[in-house]
Amino acid sequence: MNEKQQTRLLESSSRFSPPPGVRLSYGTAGFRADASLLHSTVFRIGILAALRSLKTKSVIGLMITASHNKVSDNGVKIADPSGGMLSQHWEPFADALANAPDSQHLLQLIDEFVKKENIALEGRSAEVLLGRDTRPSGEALLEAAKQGIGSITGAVAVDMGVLTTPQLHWMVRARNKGIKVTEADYYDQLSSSFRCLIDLTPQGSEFNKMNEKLIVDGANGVGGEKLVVLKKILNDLDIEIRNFDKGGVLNEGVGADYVQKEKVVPRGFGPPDVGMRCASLDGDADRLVYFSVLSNASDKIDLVDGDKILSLFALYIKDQLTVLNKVEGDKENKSYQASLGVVQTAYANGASTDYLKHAGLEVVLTPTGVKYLHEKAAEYDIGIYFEANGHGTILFSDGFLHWLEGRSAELALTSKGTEQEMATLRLLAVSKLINQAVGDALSGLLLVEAILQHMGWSIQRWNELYNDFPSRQLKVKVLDRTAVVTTNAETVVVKPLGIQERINAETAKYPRGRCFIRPSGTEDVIRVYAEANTEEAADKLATSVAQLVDQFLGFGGS
Ligand code: NG1
Ligand code: ZN
Repeated sequence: MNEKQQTRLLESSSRFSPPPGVRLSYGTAGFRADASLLHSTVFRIGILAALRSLKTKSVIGLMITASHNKVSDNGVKIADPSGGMLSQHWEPFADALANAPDSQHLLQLIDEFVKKENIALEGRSAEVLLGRDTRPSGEALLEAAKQGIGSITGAVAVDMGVLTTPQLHWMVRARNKGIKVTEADYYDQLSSSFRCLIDLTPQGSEFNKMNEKLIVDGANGVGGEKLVVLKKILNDLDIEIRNFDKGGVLNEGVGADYVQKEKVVPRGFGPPDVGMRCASLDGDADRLVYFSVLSNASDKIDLVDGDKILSLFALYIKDQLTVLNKVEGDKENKSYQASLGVVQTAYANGASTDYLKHAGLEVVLTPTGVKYLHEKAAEYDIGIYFEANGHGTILFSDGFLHWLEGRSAELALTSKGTEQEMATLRLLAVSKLINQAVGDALSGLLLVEAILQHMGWSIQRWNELYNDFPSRQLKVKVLDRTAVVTTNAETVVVKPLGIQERINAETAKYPRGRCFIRPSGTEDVIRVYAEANTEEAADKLATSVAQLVDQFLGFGGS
């Protein structure tokens, strides 16, 4: 690093001292904390983003959001050139940067890292796209990020404004593929591929007769605002958007996280008619769940979670592949045996996993965290992943898309209007509608709506695909959550010794019992998940395992 660069870094970093006594770590969702603690962290992640751009010779994204967390929190995460999460290989550097005690240590860290990674600092340009959600703290943090980026010579920050997290990831991915990336381009791609799917709905689908409009809870955040824009473009789409403009507090009693965990109607939602199709987004619109209200007398809902969205997508894609691969008469088989994989975590309801396997799908489990699910899904020609909480997407391999385009063009010449040709067009439209960078509530919502129309299904029919097993989640505060070490996609504890045997013994007491514990990546707790044949049994199993955790690791333990 030359002297001019050193002076520049020292000068700017002296304006952003880290808060004393705070240790942050780049978890599954980047850095998250009370917004007042984050200025130096965001400044430093600005530096990291610029270095990442130099290293990869690509455009990088930096998003300021704390997703479904309370409004006083904020956070920062990086989008890599593919639009996915920051390479895990750089996470320790992010941790070290955030926790460097002063400017001198910071400079030394950067200097060592630049040498180790062989990053050429001079004579190069770097570009970082910035986005933020609607949190009031976002503007000042964005300024800190700009200063961090600006302290690396040749690095440029491009402020894309208030965005959903998936919009920013989409833009980074598109930019690195050489495509234009204004926000309007995002809406164009989503709306045109959605229209295309609707136009391919089979004749005689009974959807319109039996389905009223969709009501959406915008979590009092950015997703609701953006959906208003989409609704204007797709003026034939019957959507009513609530919780986005009446001054309600972001994520407070609203949003996908609240609805999924509490299983009640979001606050300020008014009384939607019983049985109507409703959806809920989270604070940065990367999670989506559906629900319907059970009765006028209570706020209880029937939840249609990420597992069921995954099941709907998987079923539809599998149907299209089956049509595509049908060989008629003795015609030459021009099919491409596309591999289709479904990726879940241990939090997926056991009934969903059973259902998917019975439907003949290949199902694999990974540890919690989008980076693991995404990486696994990318191993297939079509990989579909979802977390139960509503974060997920569909990935298509370049090879398969290339083949599909060719096949579609060929069928357009030889067999236009056949089911096979339509199957190719549908799959191509799905690949454009779905956000392949990261889970996206807006694009996911449009795909759900298009598939329900295709199937002619109400939300009730969709929900009947299978019945969830009763489940319960608890969290336990412990002295040191890193004392729990797991294996087999977090379903088995290897440390502390002896606890897994005790969990097994508890679980065996309940018909259909399933239970696991793991340290949270975003909160200082151990999470307990239990499933059993009744609500009471799931509650009891979770409670007794939570007591075990407390005995082994809690403040009351030895
Ligand atoms: P942790 O805190 O590691 O359980 C939570 C969610 C994840 C994921 C991340 C990132 C659960 C049980 N866990 O992780 O699925 O969404 O936050 O936001 O919902
Ligand atoms: Zn989110």
